Amino acid sequence: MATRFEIDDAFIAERNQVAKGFLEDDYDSLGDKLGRNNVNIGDLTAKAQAFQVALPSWGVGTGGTRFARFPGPGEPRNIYEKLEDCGTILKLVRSTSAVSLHIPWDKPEDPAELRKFARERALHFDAMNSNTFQDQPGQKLSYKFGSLTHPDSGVRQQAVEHNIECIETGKILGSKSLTVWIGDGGNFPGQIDPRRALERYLESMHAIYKALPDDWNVFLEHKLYEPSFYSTVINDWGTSYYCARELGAKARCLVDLGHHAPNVNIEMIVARLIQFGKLGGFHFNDSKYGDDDLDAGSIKPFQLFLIFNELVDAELSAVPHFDPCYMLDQSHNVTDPIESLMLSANELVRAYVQAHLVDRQGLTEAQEECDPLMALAILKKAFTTDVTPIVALARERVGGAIDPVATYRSSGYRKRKAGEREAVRASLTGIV
Ligand code: RM4
Ligand code: MN
Ligand code: MN
Repeated sequence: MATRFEIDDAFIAERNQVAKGFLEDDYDSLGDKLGRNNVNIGDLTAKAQAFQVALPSWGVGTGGTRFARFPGPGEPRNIYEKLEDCGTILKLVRSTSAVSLHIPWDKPEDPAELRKFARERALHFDAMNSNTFQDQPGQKLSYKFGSLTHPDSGVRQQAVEHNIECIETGKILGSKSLTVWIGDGGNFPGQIDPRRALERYLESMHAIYKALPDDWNVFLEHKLYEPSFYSTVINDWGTSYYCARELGAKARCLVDLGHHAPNVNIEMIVARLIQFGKLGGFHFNDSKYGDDDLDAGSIKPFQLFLIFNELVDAELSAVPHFDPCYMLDQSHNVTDPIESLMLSANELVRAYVQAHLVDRQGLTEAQEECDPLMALAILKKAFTTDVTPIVALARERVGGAIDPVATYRSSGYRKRKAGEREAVRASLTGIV
C-alpha cells in the first residue's frame, strides 16, 4: 500500500499559498464586519474546526439508480481503497475523520487489520450500518418479504443475528453505534398488518438491543417509502420515537433528510427529537422529490441552515443528552464522489457556522413580542452572511486545502488511482 499515490501535506500547503493572501484579506474584513455585531470571528473559526461529519463507506464509490450505474475511472474496488479515498478527503477538508461502514457491502475480513489501516490515515469508525434489505450470496433465507418483521420467525432471527454480527465487528473496529434501517413494508394495501409488523419489529429490536454494549447506541432510521411503495413499518419519526422509547436509553432516532414526504418540516422534527432527548444522528444529503441522496446543501440550503439552527440552539443551551452523530448518506451518480463528499462536508460546516451567527437573544425577543418579520429577518441575516472565509481558513489552519476541489483536481489523484486500480465491472446497479 505504501507505494500508492497520496496527496501529501506539502502539496496542499503549496497550493494554499496561491490563495492565502486574498483569503486572509477576506477573513479580516469579515472579522471587522462581524466584530461590529460583537461576534468574534476567532470563536467561529474554532467552532468550524471542531465540526466533524462521518463519511459513508458506500459513498466513495459511484452510486447508481435502479436504472443504471456508470462507474468512473479509478473508483475503489474494496474497503481498503475506500478508506484510502476517505483518507484523501480528510486530508483536504479535515472535518471527516470518521467512516460509517455498511455491512456486508464493506465487511472486513480482518476488522483489527482494517482498524489499523484506518488509524494510519487518522480515520476511525462511526456507526455500523446493517443491511437486511438485500439477499447476499449464500444467504439461507430471503428478505424479499421483509427481515426484522417477516412473518417467518426464522427470517427474523437471521436478520437479528446479522445485526448482532455488525455489533461484534464494530466492537473490534472501535465503533460505538449501530444504525438500523429496514426496507420492510408493503407494496399493496392489505399485504402487511401494520400493528403485527410493528410488534415483530420491536421484538426483533429488543433482541438486538440486548446485544449492545453499555457504551453503544442504536439508531433507528425511518423512511416513508421505498423499496416498499405502499407502506413501510418504520415510516416516520413518530413511529421511530415510539420504538426508541420502548427499547430504552441506548436507542435513538436517526433523521435521514431524504426520508420524508415532500414539504415536511424537517427542522420541526429535529426540534421535537431534541426536546424528547431522542435525537441520535443524521444522514445528511439533499432531495427534491424523494430519497434522492443528492449532495448536502445542493437543493435546499435554507432548510439545511434551519436544521442547524435547531442543532446549534440545543448546543448553546446545553440540552441534556444532546450529542448527535453526523453522517453523510449520499449516492453520487454523475460526479466524482470524492468531490461531492468534500463539498457536502463544506456545506455542513457552512450551515453550522451560519447558525452560530443567529442573534439568539434578538430572536427570542422577536418571538416573545410577536414580531414574525423581525424573527425571520434575524434568521435571514445569518443565512445570507457569506462565511466562506471562515470555513476555508479553518481548514487551512489545520493543514487542509483552501479550495479542496481545485487542489484535488490539480493533484491528478483520480487519474493516478485509475492507473493503480483496474476498472470494475460496468453493468451493476445500486449503491455498492
Ligand atoms: C437507505 C437508507 C440507509 C442507507 C441505504 C443505502 O435508503 O438511507 O441509511 O444505508 O439506503
Ligand atoms: Mn440513510
Ligand atoms: Mn436513504
